[in-house]
Amino acid sequence: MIATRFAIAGNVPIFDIDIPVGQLYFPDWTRYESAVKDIFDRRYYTNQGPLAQELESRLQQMLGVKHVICVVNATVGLMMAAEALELKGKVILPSFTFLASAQSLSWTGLQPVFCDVASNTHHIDVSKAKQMITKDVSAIMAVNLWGGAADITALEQLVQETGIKLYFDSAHAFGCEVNGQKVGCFGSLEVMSFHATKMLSATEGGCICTNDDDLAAKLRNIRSSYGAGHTVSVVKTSNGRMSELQAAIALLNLDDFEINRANNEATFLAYQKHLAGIPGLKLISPSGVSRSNYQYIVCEVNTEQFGVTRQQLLSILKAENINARRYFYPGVHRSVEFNSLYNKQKNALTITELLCETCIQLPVGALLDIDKVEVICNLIRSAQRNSAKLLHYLDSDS
Ligand code: T4K
Repeated sequence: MIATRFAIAGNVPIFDIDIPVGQLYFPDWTRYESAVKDIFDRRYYTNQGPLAQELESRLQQMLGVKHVICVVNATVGLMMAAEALELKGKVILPSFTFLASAQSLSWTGLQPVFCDVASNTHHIDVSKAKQMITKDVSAIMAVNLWGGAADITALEQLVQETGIKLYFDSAHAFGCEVNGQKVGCFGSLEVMSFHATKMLSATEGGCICTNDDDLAAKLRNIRSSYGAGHTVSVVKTSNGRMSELQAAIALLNLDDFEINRANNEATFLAYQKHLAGIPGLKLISPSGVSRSNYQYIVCEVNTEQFGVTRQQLLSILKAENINARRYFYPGVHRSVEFNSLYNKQKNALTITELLCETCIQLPVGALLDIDKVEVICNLIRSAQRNSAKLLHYLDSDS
């Protein structure tokens, strides 16, 4: 059935409560309550306690990586990574990412150099990155997006040829695989996010994965002296510790990870089926992976073919209590923090600019029943068919 009565035109919204956009999976309260009681009984709340240790060893096993260093969030994890890798000067990264990727560099005294992404994958364009390598560049930070991965083979070959370092912002990629190998094993290290809107939630949290013993020892010392094992010489230390309360949630959610991944996959397939053939709407499939976590449902909107702008479509959805969003907007190079730097760099970011103007993220995750996907898609299909009439109810710049 195609919806024809739109809330933007004054009708009752399709959904009576907000459908959020992110994962937001949390364990059953009684399981968490019992875990919290154990923490209180032990009277050991943080500083690399037993649950943080258990989480690290379970993640090491699951990801097949030698070292997992859990941290308070991925932003701090990325800052610790830049410090441990002893990076200098400039680091190449895509601008089509969350602000935190670049902020981790400015906080560690490094200069981001913004590279464009490939239009078919949304990931860093390796041939363009190659052209940007100068003697001041010490590393490439590739970002794995949408439950997909960058072209890891090409990146590894490039850093082998040039001798610079490679590491990954894998905030979106927990549980994904590339050629059957879990994300977490690539480059010098990878950083994952366990934010509430991510695939594995600890409310806030993250981890750094590496197979390099020396790097792991440095990272543990940078995180703090607690649980660092043998001390090694590092210039700066910090507090990047994960508390026991965070680790308890992550452990419980880890038990349910495969169910959640399968739900996300079914959700993606439902979107794929019900969005098929809508003019001007392109659903992005996770690229570069042999297994995805389907953490994000991302579409590109072509205004000419769809009939309303990306922003107008978001307003139509919002009126129905569907929280879709622009993602990422603006590009990091257009943010207040990095705009003047970018104006000096002047690298062409043509694809990034286009994607920042055209991408939307649709709801997925624990708070979305799969049968609602068809309703959302029918609404979008109907919005396209009725776009000319709907323009009457929409601000031109909304
Ligand atoms: N690298 C990349 C590529 C990233 O995407 C991120 C983070 C990072 C690095 C850094 O990782 P962390 O340091 O965060 O571990 C969210 C998240 O805060 C952030 O983790 C995430 N990426 C970013 C892309 O999205 P916001 O500001 O967009 O979230 P917010 O508050 O708008 O929430 C999204 C939706 O979820 C809304 O519909 C509200 C709903 N929501 C959110 C929270 C937190 C809830 O219903 N309950 C909640 O508790 O940043």
